[in-house]
Amino acid sequence: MIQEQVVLITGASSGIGAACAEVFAAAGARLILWARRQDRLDTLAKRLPQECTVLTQAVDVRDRPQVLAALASLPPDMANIQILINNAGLSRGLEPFAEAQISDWEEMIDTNLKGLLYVTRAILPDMIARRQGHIINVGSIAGHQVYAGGHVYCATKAGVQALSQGLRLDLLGTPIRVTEIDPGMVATEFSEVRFHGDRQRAAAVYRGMTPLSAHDVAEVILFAATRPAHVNLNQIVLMPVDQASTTMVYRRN
Ligand code: NDP
Ligand code: 8X3
Repeated sequence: MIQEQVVLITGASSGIGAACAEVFAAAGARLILWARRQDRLDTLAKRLPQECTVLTQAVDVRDRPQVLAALASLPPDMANIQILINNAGLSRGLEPFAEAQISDWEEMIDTNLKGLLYVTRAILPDMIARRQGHIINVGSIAGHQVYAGGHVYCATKAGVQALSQGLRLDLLGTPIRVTEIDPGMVATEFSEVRFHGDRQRAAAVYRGMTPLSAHDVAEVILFAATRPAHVNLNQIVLMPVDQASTTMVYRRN
């Protein structure tokens, strides 16, 4: 039962994270929403059902002291996090390896891998002590198949896959579940962020095809979180019908 469970969603100010906030709120969960843009979190919190308990915190997952301080400041009734959705993440750039910006690489590694590690490492001991918890990592099909210019982004998502497997191994014998959600193309701010704010280039990514919506992905995450306690959905790969692999996309024009 998801009702009354405390769910922490990282990267909740946009896209898949914001959609998760909506579907988990509708299911009766209590929410802790993290992202760097506090104004976005506040706007989202206002449109959630009034009866939903929601706490927003401006947290940069790359900043370990900030992560620890935010967790330490949680009120007692929100401190027992039962579901952690490690969703905060980004891609930067699509240049060939030899032309890529080192700062883009660092940002992706720091967010997609180190951020996920900081948050998970901080929350996991409590979950183990309480013998209750579900960690849901948002990976990508980019972790399964590398594409040109994807090098470091794909490596971070392959890393999320390895970390999800590693967690499952080390948590064997506990009731804690670990699920990896690996979407294909989802219409969010993802491409705009990848292309450093170039909206035209971002829009072209989804031209002539129907991508997944953030809501489509959030519903799958809720499904994984609401299976009986002995059932673990290890890895879910979901793509739009118009996509067959990272590089094979059907476009109508
Ligand atoms: P969005 O850009 O719409 O959302 C990304 C979210 O991550 C934002 O809320 C952003 O908030 C947050 N975020 C980024 N950096 C940080 C940080 N350092 N600390 C805290 N929060 C951060 O993209 P998506 O919703 O598409 O992306 C969500 C996840 O889904 C990512 O992990 C992405 O790799 C993955 N994914 C996306 C796919 C797609 O096609 N869209 C496909 C497969 C996987 P803020 O900027 O306010 O901090
Ligand atoms: C996002 C999907 O194919 O652009 O992870 O890398 S893709």
